[in-house]
Amino acid sequence: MAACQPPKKEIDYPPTDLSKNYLIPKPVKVIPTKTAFGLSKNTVIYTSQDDEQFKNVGAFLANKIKTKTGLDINVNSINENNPIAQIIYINQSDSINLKTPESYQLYIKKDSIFLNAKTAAGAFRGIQTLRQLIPEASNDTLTDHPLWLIPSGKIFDEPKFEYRGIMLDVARHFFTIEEVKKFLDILSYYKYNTLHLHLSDDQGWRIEIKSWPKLTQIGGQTEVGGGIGGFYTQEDYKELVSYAAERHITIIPEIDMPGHTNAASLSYSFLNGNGKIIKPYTGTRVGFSTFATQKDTVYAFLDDVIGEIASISPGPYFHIGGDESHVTKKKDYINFVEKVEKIVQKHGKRMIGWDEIVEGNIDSTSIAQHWNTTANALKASENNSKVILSPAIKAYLDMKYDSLSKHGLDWAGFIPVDVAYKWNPETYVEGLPKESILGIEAPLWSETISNIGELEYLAFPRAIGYAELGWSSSKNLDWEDYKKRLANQVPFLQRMSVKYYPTKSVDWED
Ligand code: TNX
Repeated sequence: MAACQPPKKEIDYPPTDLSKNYLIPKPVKVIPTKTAFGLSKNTVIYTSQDDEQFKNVGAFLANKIKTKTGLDINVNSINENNPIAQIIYINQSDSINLKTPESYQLYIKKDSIFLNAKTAAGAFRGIQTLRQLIPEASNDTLTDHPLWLIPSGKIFDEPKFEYRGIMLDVARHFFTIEEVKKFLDILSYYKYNTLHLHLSDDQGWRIEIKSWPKLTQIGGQTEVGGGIGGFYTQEDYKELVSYAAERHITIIPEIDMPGHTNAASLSYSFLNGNGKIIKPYTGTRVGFSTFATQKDTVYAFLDDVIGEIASISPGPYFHIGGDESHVTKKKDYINFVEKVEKIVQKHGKRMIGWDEIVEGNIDSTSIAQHWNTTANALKASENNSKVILSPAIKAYLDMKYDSLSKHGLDWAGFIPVDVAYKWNPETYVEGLPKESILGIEAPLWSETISNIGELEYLAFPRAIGYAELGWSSSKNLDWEDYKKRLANQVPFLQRMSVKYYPTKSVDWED
């Protein structure tokens, strides 16, 4: 039969070079094979059948292809009107070459794309690479229907750090779930896997606690500058957790304590430990509030709060803050951290805290988030605790770019886009062994921003650079090379209506 049919006409694709890609984060290894995969209406996506999560990754990809190209791509089913010409196969593989849960391999050929990953998280990271490889414009001359030519070749990729995060302060100003979802959409495109939410501070308490309703009824109604504040109901929060989970991003909840607790003490005065009358606070000073760390009732309260939040937070961590407790006596602070660590563990989580928590005798499973004091990072590692790197002078998204910045603070200095990129997290803290580094996180404090546009101004483009610092191997980090790839992000940023800061140090493509 086959012999009787005319030979299938092979399309001659124009030569391509996969090594000249604009991928961010830069993959570990790229091998070009000079031809192309023609994404078209005749493409279908298939996924490993016995894993629901792989099917979801396939559906996610189809959805994003639709947004970028307008194509309706079937997932795990045949479109009767279209002959299948090319297949994208998202495959669960136990290959030993896939070393981490987020590792993936992409084999792009003329008629097929094979994406191999051990876990759905790896597959999800891999489809971000694929999305970035789809050109903006189709080729309409090679066949009777448009083709989006994806350069062929192989990509082997894996993250440098298992933890790649952003922190968003929803306490100083409140951000709605829609705003946080949009932020998650952008972060997931650059392979972030963690969003840490700073849910309480002096200026506001942002998550419903059913056993202590005044926290949001009173503490949730204020914010910096005198606005109305706001809070997430537990249903809202669960919606965010699951939206993040669809993007293989873990939400880490933070309740900051024993300092940064004015809003909590405003709601329940027995919590207050600084001996002063509590008033609503809408300014931007830090370090004046503290829990009454010697009262048993405070720990009973915290058991409820941590328990309720832990039960709706599937991730492994609970963040206790612990920073800038300037009016808590040192011995009380230490005692507090050690007691709260036990409560966190009782609710099945590992404790994270800002680097000051190492003043206590913390467990080696607890994690210190280094923001300010190098000695604290080193002490954590001597304790066999892991460290998250968020050094303020390099990684604070709330620092101004320069003196003309519309928003931001400058206590840790200006952080222009190139300075944010030009540091090596693996060697940044002298004497800190690589094995102690869990990953990096860029915090976005919100004293000076109150809506998504202002958030985007501070976060982008710097957060795109931190994504690369967290994922790509240090030997692949090069500002001159990165800034060309960054310039090429404009179509994506425009499609997402991201109000990024168009620094002059990059030749933006528009
Ligand atoms: C320091 S960093 C803080 C926050 C502020 C931030 C402003 C840290 C653990 N504490 O309370 O919002 O500076 O940049």
